[in-house]
Amino acid sequence: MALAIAASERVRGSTSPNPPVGCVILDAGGVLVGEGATRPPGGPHAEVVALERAGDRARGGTAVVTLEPCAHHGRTPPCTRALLDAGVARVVHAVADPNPKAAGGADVLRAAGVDVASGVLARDVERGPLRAWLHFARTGRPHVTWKYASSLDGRVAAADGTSRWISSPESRAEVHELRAKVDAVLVGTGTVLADDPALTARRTGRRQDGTRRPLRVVVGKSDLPAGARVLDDEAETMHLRTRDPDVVLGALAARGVVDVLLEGGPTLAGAFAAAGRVDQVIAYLAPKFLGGGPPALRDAGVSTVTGAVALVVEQVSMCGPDVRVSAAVPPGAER
Ligand code: AOF
Ligand code: ZN
Repeated sequence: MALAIAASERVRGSTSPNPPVGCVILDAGGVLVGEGATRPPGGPHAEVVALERAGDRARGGTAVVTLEPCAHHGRTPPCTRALLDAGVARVVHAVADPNPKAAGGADVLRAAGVDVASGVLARDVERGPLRAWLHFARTGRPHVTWKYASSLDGRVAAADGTSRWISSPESRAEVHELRAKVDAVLVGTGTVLADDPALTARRTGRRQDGTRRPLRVVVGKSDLPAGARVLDDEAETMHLRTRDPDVVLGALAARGVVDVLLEGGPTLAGAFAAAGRVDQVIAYLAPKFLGGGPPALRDAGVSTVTGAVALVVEQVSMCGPDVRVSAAVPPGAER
């Protein structure tokens, strides 16, 4: 399952609105004979890619999948059919498919005599590669990760407005990795005017429709300056002249965006937090004090300490000299 998760991580950002699923095939003796991950929408699912690589060696073997194999005829034929045709004897999956159209694969396989086990490394899959898609399937809204880099005293710029290189080169490189794994990056017009970010991922790829990812989304009523870097040809850019987080998320969902990286600034992040539309936070805290300048978050709708947005820390690690904190709003605590 760890290998299936790793395979799915490699296609994150290229499968939406479908989930990035990973699959490995073991032969009857337990030897790894195939590996695959979901192709872009309309293409084969992970199981089909992995089975193709395994060929005849899948007969009597085991398929390990991060998501319950689909039982439906959607854009592609059911994976349950492909697994049965290949003669797989055992299927192990991490999480059940919550999509009512595709669900029921485990039962179909069991009814055909396949040994089915579920729940293996389910937490890792739910928190990792399938997190955004599971959230989308449950709520109908894209999953929002708010990412910021600040000084240890929580400032995203100095008193004079300078903000470049608060965080380390290691942290900045990692942000490119984060961008490459999402469908869209989101900033306010204020950030475009103040910082002129390019919002590209170093490791970009093309979508099936030929456009580059991730989609860059600028939110706010101000016009964008003609020479702004977000308007270059590196990726597509969408300017939404609204401040309502749900209008933004609705417009993105309509375009098949499932996984969003919100990169600020403080006003836009505050609006999302106030609306209960921040699902996860990744903070890069640089070991320095600024003692002045804007805070990472403004006007989040909290006026008293009992109204604080409560988070659960999922991971703390070092990123060069910076501390990286990943935290989430616990399920059910969303407003
Ligand atoms: C799998 N393996 O790799 C994926 C699955 O439109 P379709 O036909 O591609 O079907 C999409 C649905 O299939 C999607 O909403 C989800 O329920 C499931 N995705 N299932 O067995 C995969 N990506
Ligand atoms: Zn499938």
